[in-house]
Amino acid sequence: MPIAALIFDVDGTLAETEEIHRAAFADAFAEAGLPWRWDVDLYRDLLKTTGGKERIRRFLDMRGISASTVSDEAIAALHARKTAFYGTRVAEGGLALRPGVERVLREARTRGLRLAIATTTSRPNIETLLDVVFGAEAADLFETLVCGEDVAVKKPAPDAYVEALRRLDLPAEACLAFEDSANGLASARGAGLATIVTPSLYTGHETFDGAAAILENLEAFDLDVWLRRE
Ligand code: XBP
Ligand code: MG
Repeated sequence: MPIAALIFDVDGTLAETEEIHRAAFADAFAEAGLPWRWDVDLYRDLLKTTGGKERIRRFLDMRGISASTVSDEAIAALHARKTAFYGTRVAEGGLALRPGVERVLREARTRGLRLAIATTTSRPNIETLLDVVFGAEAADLFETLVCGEDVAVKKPAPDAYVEALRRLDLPAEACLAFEDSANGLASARGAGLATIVTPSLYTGHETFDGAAAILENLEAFDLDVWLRRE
């Protein structure tokens, strides 16, 4: 079946955003007077849990801090501040798309392909990122954005990609997914999608069994080769 749509992950795939996420968590913890410090090694481990609220809960579990001490509501409030700090940091600029991403998006549009997002990040994060990178063009580029708020279960569960396919009204065989992590790959594969993996800053050590291709980035990615495949 010919490819009709490309579905992109955001964090780590469109851009190297995780250091900005990590800094935004630190901003929120500092503002709340919390002595929590997430260094690179700890954050790499915490990234196995997708979703910022879920990640904070996992950190508390690791520290033996129970839900009766820090409630889900307290985590949600802290995470809302983290989202605000992330937005401010991204809006300040300096975040670039990974090599090859913009070219592949433009070629896809030129060839009449449809574009979608399947991410576990919060909607304001992707909206700010697209706005900063694409400006006025952002609204028309992706047909649909499936975000963390839109699914019951985040990656590695297939829900985000299942929802993207539902919105596109396309079978998995008509789409190609782009991911940077083992969690993301599991999610896309779980929805039946062929998946191109471009490992990122925090996922280079992971294994990507079942990927259709593993590439350093999309610089040398030849879309036409994939469009010719049956
Ligand atoms: C991204 C995530 C997100 C971000 C933080 O995973 O796990 O949780 O780190 O975003 P993927 P929020 O790239 O696989 O979608 O804090 O908004 O949840
Ligand atoms: Mg990712």
